[in-house]
Amino acid sequence: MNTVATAELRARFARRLSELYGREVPAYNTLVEVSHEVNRRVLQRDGETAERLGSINRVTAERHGAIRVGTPEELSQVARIFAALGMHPAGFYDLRDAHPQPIPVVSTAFRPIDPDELASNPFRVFTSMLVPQDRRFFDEDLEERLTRFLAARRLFPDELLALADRAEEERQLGEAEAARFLDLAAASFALSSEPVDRAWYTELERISGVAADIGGVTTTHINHLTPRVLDIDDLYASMQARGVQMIDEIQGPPRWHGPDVLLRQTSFRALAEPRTFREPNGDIRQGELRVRFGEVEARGIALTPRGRRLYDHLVGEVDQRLAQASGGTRQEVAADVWTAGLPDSEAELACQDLAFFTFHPVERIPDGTEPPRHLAGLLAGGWLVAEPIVYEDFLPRSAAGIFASNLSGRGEMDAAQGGAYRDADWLSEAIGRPIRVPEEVYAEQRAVSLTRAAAVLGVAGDIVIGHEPAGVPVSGSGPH
Ligand code: OOG
Ligand code: NI
Repeated sequence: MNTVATAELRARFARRLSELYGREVPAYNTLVEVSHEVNRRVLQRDGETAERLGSINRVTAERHGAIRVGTPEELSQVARIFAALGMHPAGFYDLRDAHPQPIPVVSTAFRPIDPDELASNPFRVFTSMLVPQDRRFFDEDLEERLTRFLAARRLFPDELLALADRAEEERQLGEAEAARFLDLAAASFALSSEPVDRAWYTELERISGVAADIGGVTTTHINHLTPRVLDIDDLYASMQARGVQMIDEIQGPPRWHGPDVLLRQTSFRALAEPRTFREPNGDIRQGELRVRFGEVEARGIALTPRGRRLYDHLVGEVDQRLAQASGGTRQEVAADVWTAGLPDSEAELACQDLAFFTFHPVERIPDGTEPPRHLAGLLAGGWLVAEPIVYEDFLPRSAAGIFASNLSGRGEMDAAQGGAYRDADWLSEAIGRPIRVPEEVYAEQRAVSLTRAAAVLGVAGDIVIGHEPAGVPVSGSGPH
């Protein structure tokens, strides 16, 4: 019997969602088309350096989805479905105190963790869960009604969950079961034609459009599906030129002359979609909702905790300069701040422990010199080459910006009330699965490569991330 292994199941699921979402939101097809044009252009312009952060095949197929659920039970069911696809929770994002607008959710991302799995298909899903217990958004009465509403709905059929558990355990499914699993899984994320209770939806919408989108309906749906591009500035301009209105800014790091780091994202505004409503008088009527938008992203090198602190500091400095109204757009100010604050070469990002790389020994003709112990000497001397580790995760500030720019109202929040405490441990406990810390995953990959490199080169002890201390001569400065 033919079987479908985890990675293939994931690839098929990503394609199914892409077809589904393209039927539901035709503007997504335009976005994908323009993304492909941009990627072809960059490949022509930059040659093989265009593929420094991922092969064109990977980048072309790459998507992230976003979904939103209401309870820990629902999230743990989502976790079972994604585990069947080799996607595991990584990262914890609390968007409840986000600027410019708080969102009553906490989030994680389900994604492949292993580099080989990422290479075969990097599909990931940013998944948010409502926090009805947070008094800043919901009073006791509303929490109670919301909790009851959510407890009464069933997002995923038992048959789907049973197939998911089997796929997770056996790391494959038979062809027929795989087909059934994919049908049920894709159907669970399709937009429902079930009438929306107008009064209930509106009550929640006053607090937050996201609360209404999650807790105001009896089903969930894919909110967006995001292709990856190699030049997001080109994409932004190309979409505008086609008459698609984009949000005001590209979120995340600015365009600058140095290496791409972390993640840059932008989106087009949520489109009005026809939905059926049950009016307070019982009438069923056609109406529309604007909740689903189109997003696109460009990925860069993962930053170390030290690099991330520097990044956050630079973002703060950009905010400060903009608040002082010194003139210039955020992009212009940020490009200046970055040029002054961040090394502009991969080698310096690696040696100053600002960004993550894996390191690989180079075949060289023995000339009697001993390899140095420090990374800078090993790279400069041609003993090692560095391969960037791509950032596979998300940025809370960008996520908040994307959420906020697609909400029509500002919502209501009482900051004086206490918020329910949530963190990665809480979430992990609630869904009964470990939540990986992205920086630890990247650090492990780097450490494994350094250990192997030290063994191959015969470096005694560990390779030191850094420059040779002053006064120590750098040996082996050939061969070039
Ligand atoms: C998620 C918004 C955040 C991202 O890529 O950071 C996001 C949502 O709208 O559910 O998509
Ligand atoms: Ni997204």
